[in-house]
Amino acid sequence: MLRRTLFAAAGLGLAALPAAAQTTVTITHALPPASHYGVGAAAFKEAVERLSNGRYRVNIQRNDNEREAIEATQIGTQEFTITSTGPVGNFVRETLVLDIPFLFRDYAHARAVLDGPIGQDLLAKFPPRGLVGVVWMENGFRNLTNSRREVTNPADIRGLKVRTMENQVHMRAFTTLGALPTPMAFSELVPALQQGTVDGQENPIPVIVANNLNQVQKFLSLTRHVYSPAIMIGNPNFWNRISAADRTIFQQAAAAAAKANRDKVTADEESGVDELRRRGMTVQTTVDTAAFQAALAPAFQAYAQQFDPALIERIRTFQP
Ligand code: EAX
Repeated sequence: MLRRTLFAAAGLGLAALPAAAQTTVTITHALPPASHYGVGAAAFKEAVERLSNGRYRVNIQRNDNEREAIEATQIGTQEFTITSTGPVGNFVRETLVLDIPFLFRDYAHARAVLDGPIGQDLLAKFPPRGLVGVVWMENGFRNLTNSRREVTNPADIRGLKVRTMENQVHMRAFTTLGALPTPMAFSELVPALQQGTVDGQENPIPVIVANNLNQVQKFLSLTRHVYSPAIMIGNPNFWNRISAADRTIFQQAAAAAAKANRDKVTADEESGVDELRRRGMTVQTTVDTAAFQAALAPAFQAYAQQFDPALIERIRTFQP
């Protein structure tokens, strides 16, 4: 919630400045401060406060129900949120195309698509839905974990109760593989795993490490079955009310947030699997990706109906 206060410029070493109004803006995300979202939010805060000479203060809060956080940003009870695209498709349907399994080859490919014309076109779909798509960030390639058995091919996943995000593209994929997808907010995940409501879940290594999911899951399969983008979303009233110069400050800070976030994902990908092994997880590194892709053929046919096949192909063949 936007708050204005008068601050003694002297306190910030800006002795020359007369007393001025300080505006507090709130940004939320779903993960611990040390996570790839946390370091992104911290970089955003540092840059906003520095570039605005303290005229803005950024209040970082945690909300691990991403759909709720998007709603709060839409109605303006907060100014920004960092979220995976998991629930975003419920607000901006066009983004769902990004959630198609095995669409992105690697991080370089995904980052180039999102930072390029395709990603920018998708950001332009947000204002008509009462949101601002500020900058693409990153969650990472998602991998399956579960407490029942090792999973290396589609037969192993059959019958597993798997928590998914509230995302119909992901749910169709798991249904097609013969798993039993249960959509729920991240806030409900750990209790559901502890109580056995679900057997497994899927998330990027950075999320599994940052949230100690090794404490509630035994098996980790490096399926990398889908790239999970994240995005910083803003409140349009706030965004359109501030000056053009201040919008530039927030845009520059958002770019700093995306860089810090992606650098953390890269670092977590390098060290995370060994860290999870060290914490006692059993890791399947050799997964039959071709078999999973073949088993998903009916889902790919459905996606080609649901989305523009030319766009899917443009994304798939995009060269960084
Ligand atoms: O965005 O819900 C999820 O599994 C997400 O990956 C998590 O909230 C981080």
